[in-house]
Amino acid sequence: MELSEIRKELKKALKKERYEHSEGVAYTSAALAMRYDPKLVDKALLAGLLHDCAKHLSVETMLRLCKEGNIDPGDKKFQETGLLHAKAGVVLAQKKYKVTDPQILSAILWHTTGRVDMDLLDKILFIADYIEPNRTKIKPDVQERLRNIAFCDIDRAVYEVADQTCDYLNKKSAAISPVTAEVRNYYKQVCGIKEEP
Ligand code: DGI
Ligand code: FE
Ligand code: FE
Repeated sequence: MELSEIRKELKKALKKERYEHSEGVAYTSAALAMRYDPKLVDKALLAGLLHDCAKHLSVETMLRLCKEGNIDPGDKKFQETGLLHAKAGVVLAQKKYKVTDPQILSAILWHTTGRVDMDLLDKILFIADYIEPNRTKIKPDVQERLRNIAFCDIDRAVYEVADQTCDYLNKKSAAISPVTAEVRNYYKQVCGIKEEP
């Protein structure tokens, strides 16, 4: 599918703010790809545009999509929390937007929780989702620091995003999925960060 067609369909499906966020993630992902591997720029742009393509759907529809695509919807406890749109998004990206590239589909699948040992495109999307300019609910000083780190040390940025997400979930007493927690600890180790005394 042509990029212009994808944009047209996405604009129809998503709310205005969500569409603008998706455009923001698309160009932020593309910029990160220019920094770390320019060959990935086109894939990064498309992954960014489509990463939240299932965000507007009901839990029932997302569960149906997972079933159709043979994707495990995961622990019931987390199905209502915002983790399901990443999984359903993979199926919608394939069915509606005709994406077949496994790297793009993997980046969409892991964009919310991250995963241990992510490939470069997974990391780029995971970080871009958090630092894109239209995402204004994150504290400005935190976002400023992360935007800088993202273009200097990608693994450190992955750790910081995972850490911020865990902090945020702890503060609102939301259950942290084992994947989210594992990602934080894994990248903490990768970056050689020691526990504070
Ligand atoms: O889709 P976006 O709003 O752009 O952002 P996202 O896909 O990164 O995250 C969606 C939501 O998922 C966000 O409010 C944080 C939440 N989330 C991420 N990891 C976990 C989680 N929620 C719970 N309960 N547990 C997690 O481990
Ligand atoms: Fe998302
Ligand atoms: Fe997003």
